[in-house]
Amino acid sequence: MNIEKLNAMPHRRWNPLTREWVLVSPQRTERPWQGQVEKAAASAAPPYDPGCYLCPGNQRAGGVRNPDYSSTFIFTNDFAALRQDVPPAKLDEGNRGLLLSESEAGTCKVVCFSPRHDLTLSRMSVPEIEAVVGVWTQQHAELGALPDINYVQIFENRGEIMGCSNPHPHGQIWANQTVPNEPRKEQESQQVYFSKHGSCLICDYLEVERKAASRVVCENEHFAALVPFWAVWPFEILLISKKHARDFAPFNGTARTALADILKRTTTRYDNLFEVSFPYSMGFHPAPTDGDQHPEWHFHAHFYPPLLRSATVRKFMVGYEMLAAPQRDITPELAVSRLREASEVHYADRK
Ligand code: H2U
Ligand code: ZN
Repeated sequence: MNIEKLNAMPHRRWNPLTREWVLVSPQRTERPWQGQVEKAAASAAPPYDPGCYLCPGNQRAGGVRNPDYSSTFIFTNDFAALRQDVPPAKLDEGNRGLLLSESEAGTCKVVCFSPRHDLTLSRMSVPEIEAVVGVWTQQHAELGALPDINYVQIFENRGEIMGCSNPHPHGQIWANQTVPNEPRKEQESQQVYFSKHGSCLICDYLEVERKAASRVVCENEHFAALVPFWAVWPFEILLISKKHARDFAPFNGTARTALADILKRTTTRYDNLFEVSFPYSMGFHPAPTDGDQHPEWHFHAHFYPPLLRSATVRKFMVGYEMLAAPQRDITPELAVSRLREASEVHYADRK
């Protein structure tokens, strides 16, 4: 059986990283491609917005004034979900794990990618993105080295549709004591695979994908961007380092430039898909910083974009997804072909 045959019928696909199934119903997209370019209003954002709490020199909600920064800028979230001064505490009412709770220490930071209010990663230059990668690398090392920090989650919410509060290009870092659900699942899966096969799950997966050559969107010397076989979101992308590494640390020099390059190319293809500033949640998955070596862990990033057919038609994770399992209509293979057709020259530069 090959994937073309399966793509003609409802089927499910296995996500080896989370060890969960996704339901694929390609017959529902036999109708012709309904992608359409809706002329989104040209970005009205000015390069500097006096009312923006992230622009250089402006005052934030907490009253602190931002410095007049010229590259990146990082600060502790004024409304942090985690704090460092939390004493250990645990509740297990009746010792049955039915009312189980424990205190959680950590910290939350905000990273401004650029002083320019009107940019996005796709509209920044490779050296500018490289500076952002430098901040992520340094923050991951610094926070991860703290004894009570066992996971450092770096992420970006982009676009109002994803709950992003401000168009100013920025991301967040939440670092905490325990390994959160998603990286924990991935850690267990990678560990099980490593013990069983004596090799890395993602190294092996990348090799299979490079041979199949049907789901890789773009690549450079150090990174590959692909729509994973088990993608849930219509245009989901998994960014994988070609070298087996557990986190950002080895990616300096030309490898850091390569990470910036693949981020720019991926986000540019996204924007070009519907000629709109493409919303998504993205984040890096480095290994936990719990003191173990984690030879099983392979550094990667996920892009989860919600748009399905146009700038306004999105995929909802409701009903069956909430109650049973994730489901998609367009196949990952079809999504790849759309992303491959999308140019790496931003539409705003073609006009
Ligand atoms: P989004 O990435 O979801 O837009 O969140 C931006 C963060 O910025 C949000 O977590 C913080 C919010 O708490 N913030 C500040 O730290 N200071 C401010 O003055 C406003 C917003
Ligand atoms: Zn701003």
